[in-house]
Amino acid sequence: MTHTQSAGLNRKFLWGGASAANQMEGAFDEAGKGLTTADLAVFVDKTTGQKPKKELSLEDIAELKARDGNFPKRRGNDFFHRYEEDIALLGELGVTAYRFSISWARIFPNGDDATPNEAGLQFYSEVIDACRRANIEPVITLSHFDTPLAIVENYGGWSNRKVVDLFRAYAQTVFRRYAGRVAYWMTFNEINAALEIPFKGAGLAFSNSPSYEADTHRGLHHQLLASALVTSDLREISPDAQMGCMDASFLTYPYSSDPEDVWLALNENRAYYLYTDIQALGVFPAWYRKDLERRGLSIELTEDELALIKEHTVDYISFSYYMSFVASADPSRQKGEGNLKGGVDNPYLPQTDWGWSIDPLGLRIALNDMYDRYRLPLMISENGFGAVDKIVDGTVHDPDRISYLRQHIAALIAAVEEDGVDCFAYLVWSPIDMISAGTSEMKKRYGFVYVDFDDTGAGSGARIKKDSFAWYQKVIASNGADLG
Ligand code: BGP
Repeated sequence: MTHTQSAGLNRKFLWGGASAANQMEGAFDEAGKGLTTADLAVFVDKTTGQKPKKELSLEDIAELKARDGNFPKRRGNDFFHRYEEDIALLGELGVTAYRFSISWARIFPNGDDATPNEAGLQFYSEVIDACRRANIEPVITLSHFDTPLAIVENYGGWSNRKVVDLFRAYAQTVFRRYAGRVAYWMTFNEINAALEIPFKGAGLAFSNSPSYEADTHRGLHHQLLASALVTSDLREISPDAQMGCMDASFLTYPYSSDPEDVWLALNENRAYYLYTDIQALGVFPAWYRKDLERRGLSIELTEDELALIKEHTVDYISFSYYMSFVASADPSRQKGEGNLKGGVDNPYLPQTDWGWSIDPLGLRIALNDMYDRYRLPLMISENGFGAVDKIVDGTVHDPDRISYLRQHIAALIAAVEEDGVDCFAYLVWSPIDMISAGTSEMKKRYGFVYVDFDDTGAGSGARIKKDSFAWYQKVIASNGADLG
């Protein structure tokens, strides 16, 4: 499949939504599924001023496994039992693509089992069929923040080279099973999480050991190797399908024209492009090699493995975009909240209630930057607005979400129509409310469809269309011409 560039949005432009298994499926111990890192995310009430602990040690894991409590990702939004209703809603919305992830532990409960779990394979087969019946192209992420817990406990997570082969066996299994039914795959959700939040991103238990830093980089290198290997596998097993990479956009502006700020921003940006440089261009950049050297670390991959990474680069690039970041050399500047990492507040931009800056032009900048750098087709694999929603007269009025999405879609259209960027898909996070990745809250909602569950899991689970549902329906039906 090729993506041709033309004026305006291509008629085959994919309008869609995106989600993740661990945030929506629930049924964490049903149908043979094993535990994952996400099943240990415990709810922390923000009003207490506490923050969820992101990096868990082996002791934390043992304690959490034994403890009762509020683990929202174990129940998700109950998609596992309601997928038919949910996909029918997506069909009604008119989306032409739906991104979801397969939970590795539903297919191989311990990550290293001799045979796959048929109930897990069957579940995703039904989800794919339901999408196809609704004329929705499935876009599948192989790993979205839910490494099987046994891989963490028994192998030390992605820092262990053996995990590359286990992941490859999992990927080959699902490629074979769903061959011909899935056109777009991606390997690791927000692969930059491997270094930012190693437990969630690379299944690495936290430790005070001096080797911890080396382990996180080795974990990333193994994920990059695994990406290349499964890309080559996909080309053999399902030659018509495409493999993409997925990065969280950390587009960073200098706070001022002070060269110190500019230098810092440059360094932040290249640290962000590191992953795509490797997955799209096949090279570990010189600055990164020097940086590792300075820290006394190295890339422990063989020449053959490096050659594989060079050879099997991705077909398309995807990234999540929620906000832009700011770098300042002045340490006293206020530190803000953000997606996966914090930063300096941008005085020119408003923020969401969770402190994420709102920057639609930043999306146009990010698209242009990516396209200038890699010249590969781009997919916006996540963009959305997290907010508290209230039911009023049986529905939700969400003008702020509509406004956020309208401005971002306008920026995307400008990038395509005016700047000539080849972007072929826009996926909103998340079409249906689900548990937040970062905070495990249910009240941080992104959907066009409200889900009647609260932070404790109380509620009927009923699905209720918000105002934004009809709005996005119109956007899709008009191929972006009518932004309301
Ligand atoms: C991305 C993740 C998603 C997601 C989204 C919104 O980092 O890929 O899984 O949930 O951010 O983040 P949050 O849920 O923390 O608001």
